Amino acid sequence: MTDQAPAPYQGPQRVLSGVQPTGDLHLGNYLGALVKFARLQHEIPTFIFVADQHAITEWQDPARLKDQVREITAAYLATGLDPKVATIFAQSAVPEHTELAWVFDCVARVGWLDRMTQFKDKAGKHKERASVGLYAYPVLQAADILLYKATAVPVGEDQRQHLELTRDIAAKFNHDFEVPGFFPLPDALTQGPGARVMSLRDGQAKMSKSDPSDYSRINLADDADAIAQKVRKARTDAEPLPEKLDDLAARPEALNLVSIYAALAGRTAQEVLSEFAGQGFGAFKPKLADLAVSVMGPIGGEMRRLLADPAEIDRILGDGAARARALAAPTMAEVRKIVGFWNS
Ligand code: AQP
Repeated sequence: MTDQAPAPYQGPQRVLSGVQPTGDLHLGNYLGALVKFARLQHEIPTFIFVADQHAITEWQDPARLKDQVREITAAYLATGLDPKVATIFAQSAVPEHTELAWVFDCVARVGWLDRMTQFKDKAGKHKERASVGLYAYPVLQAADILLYKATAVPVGEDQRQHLELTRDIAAKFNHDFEVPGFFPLPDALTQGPGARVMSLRDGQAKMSKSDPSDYSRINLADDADAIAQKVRKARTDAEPLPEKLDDLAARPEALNLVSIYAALAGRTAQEVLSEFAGQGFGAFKPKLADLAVSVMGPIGGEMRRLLADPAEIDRILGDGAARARALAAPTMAEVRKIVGFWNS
C-alpha cells in the first residue's frame, strides 16, 4: 500500500479485459464479462485478449492450447465483439505483457499477494505445490491492464480484489519512479445483476469452469436441450417466489435463478419478482429455460459456425496482435527508460 493520493492520469480512456482459455465458457463469464465487452466497444476504445499465459498457471495440454484460444475468440465474436471495432488478440502474441510483469513483480509486495483470496481458493490446502505463476498471477494481470494504460476493466465481482492490487501497483510505480500520472488507476466495472452468477447446484458457490459437475453451469456452447435440462435440474426450494427481494436473502439458490432471469432479460431482480411473486419453481423454471435458450442458443450456434473456419479466427487474432503491439511497444519502451534498464 502507499499513502499517495490518486495519480492525476491525463491520458485517454481505454477498456481492457480478458478471459483464460481453460475450459468451456459459461453463463457467469457471459454475464459477468463478455456481455459488457460487446457494449463497451462502442463507447470507449476496447482491448480484449485471450489469457493463454494465465492459463498455464495450471496444467494445460500443449496440443490443445491453441484450439482453446480459438474457442474463446469464437465466443467473443459470437457474443458481439466486432474485430473492426475492438482489438482482439492472444496475450502470448504481445511479449511486452511478461516483460512489464517482471518490473511489477519488483514493485508489488509479498504481503499484498499473500492477501489474494483467489490464490487461497485455487491453491486449496496444497499451497506449497501450487505454481509460482498462480501466486504471481495478479501481477501479470496488472501488467495486462497497465501496458495499455487501460482505465476501465469489465470483470465479474470475483476479480475486484485483483483490480485493487493493480491500482496499488500503478500508484507505487508512479510514486517510486517519480512519474506521477504515468499509469492510470483503473476502475473495475463489476456493476449489473450478472456480476456474481452462482452454481446451479449450490447457491453459495460461484459458477465456475472448473466445477466438476457440468450441471452446475450453463455453457455458452450448450444446445437448447442441454440448457433446458440444466435449468430444470437446478437446485431450488419448495417455497413460492416472494414479492420483495429482501425475502430471498436466506434462499441463495432462488435468488440466483431470479438474478439470472433478470440479467438475461435486462431487468432488475425486483421487477422479475413483481411478475412472478406467488408462483413456485414449477412455473418459473420453464420461463427461465425459454429465456436462457432464446439468449444463449444462438451464441452456441454462432460459435460452432465460426470454429469451422479457424483460418479466419487466426487472421483476426493476427490483426489484433499487431494493433495491440503498436500500443504496447511504446509504453514498454518508456518503462525501460523510467526504470533505467540497459536496453532502454
Ligand atoms: N460466476 C461468475 N459470475 C460472474 N462473472 C464471472 N466470471 C467468472 N465466473 C463468474 C468472470 O469471467 C471473466 C473471465 O474469467 P476467467 O476465465 O479469466 O477466470 P475465472 O474467474 O477463474 O473463471 P472461472 O469460470 O471461475 O474459471 P475457473 O473455474 O478456472 O476459476 C472474469 O471477468 C470473471 O470475473
